[in-house]
Amino acid sequence: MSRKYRLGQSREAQDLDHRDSYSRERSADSKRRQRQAERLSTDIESHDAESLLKLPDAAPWLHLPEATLTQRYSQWVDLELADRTPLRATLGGKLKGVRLVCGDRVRYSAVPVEPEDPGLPPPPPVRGDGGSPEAQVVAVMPRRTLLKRGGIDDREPWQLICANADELWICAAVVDPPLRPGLLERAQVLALDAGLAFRIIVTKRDRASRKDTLPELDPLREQGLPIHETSALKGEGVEALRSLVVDKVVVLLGHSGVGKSTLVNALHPELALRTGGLTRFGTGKQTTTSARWLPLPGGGTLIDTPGVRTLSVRGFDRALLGQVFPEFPAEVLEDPLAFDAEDDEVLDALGLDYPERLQSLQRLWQEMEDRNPNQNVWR
Ligand SMILES: Nc1nc2c(ncn2[C@@H]2O[C@H](COP(=O)(O)OP(=O)(O)OP(=O)(O)O)[C@@H](O)[C@H]2O)c(=O)[nH]1
Ligand SMILES: [Mg+2]
Repeated sequence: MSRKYRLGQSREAQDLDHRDSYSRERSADSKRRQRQAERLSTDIESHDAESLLKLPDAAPWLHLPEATLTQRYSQWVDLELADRTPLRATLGGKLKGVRLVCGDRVRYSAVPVEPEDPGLPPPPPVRGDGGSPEAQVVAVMPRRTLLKRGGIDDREPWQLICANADELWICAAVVDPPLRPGLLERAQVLALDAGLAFRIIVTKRDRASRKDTLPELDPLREQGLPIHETSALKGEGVEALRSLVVDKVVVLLGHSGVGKSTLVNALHPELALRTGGLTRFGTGKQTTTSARWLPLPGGGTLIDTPGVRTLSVRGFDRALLGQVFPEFPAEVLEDPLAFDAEDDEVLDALGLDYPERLQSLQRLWQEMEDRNPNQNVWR
């Protein structure tokens, strides 16, 4: 005869009509919840800029094997093991408050896969995509570098982009979407903060005439920043990039639709990443939705990322601006807002070749300290 259970009553309760069974059950339940809460406490507070970057101590887990996080989803992560096999894993309780990112080096342990019927042999382990998780990430190693951008408010002080990269390549299309030098300056701040080498990749070069020298980039050229003009569709300028990736981890960043994934495909056609068209406004369609770690056969790794609308520099150190705007004298860099960017006399006195850069400097300077007054740090 099958037993009947009341709604919400666990099968462990033997005596259905006993008054105590409910109270016993409730206390067991609350203990379980308490244990779970203890397991989840990681001292990481998402609203605190400093503690958001803190990682729990990995020392107790160093006996476990190490892997690289290649892509993260909401419920699990994909790893690449030392022998380059892919493995899907869940996150251990100690890591629930930690924001893992693409490129993180993690320690993982195998999760025993229980057979459904103990009489049957266990199912073969599922590897690669589509499989159920068969490992659990329990620790994350200290990051060599961390690329992040500012958040929009105090609830999310940083948005983490990727870990352990060596170079940042900011991709900007000649047209569709239009080239915005402001984004390149912002990307330079992010790269300096993370300690990454910085390159500018101009994409869709075939969309502008050869005579067009892209004068928007002149101030950056004069700074001596490396600028590479490419057309992934025509294969121009792509081979030169291949040798620059060898032995490095390179992250591609840029607006949606500039052709980041198309460039990755040009360097490694077997990946066949999805690329998207453009909307009728000439903007991208957010085709790539999460950052991916993509090793190249000739050595080196690319990280393809989803398109960004902007790169906030909120919370970054103003001292970085001296390297992004090296043509300005020290007194301007100390307080850019003391100079009127609309006043021709002031601009003449500064003797600037590109006076419009004063406005960019002022904008970034202001944003770096900006706080949203409606947000408080306790939320
Ligand atoms: N003419 C021309 N079109 C290109 C070039 N590279 C990419 N495109 C086109 O630009 C569009 C967007 O390319 P994607 O590679 O999806 O752009 P993405 O930067 O990865 O975009 P998100 O994933 O949304 O961030 C596609 O229609 C590509 O065919 C190029 O060198 N020349
Ligand atoms: Mg893409």
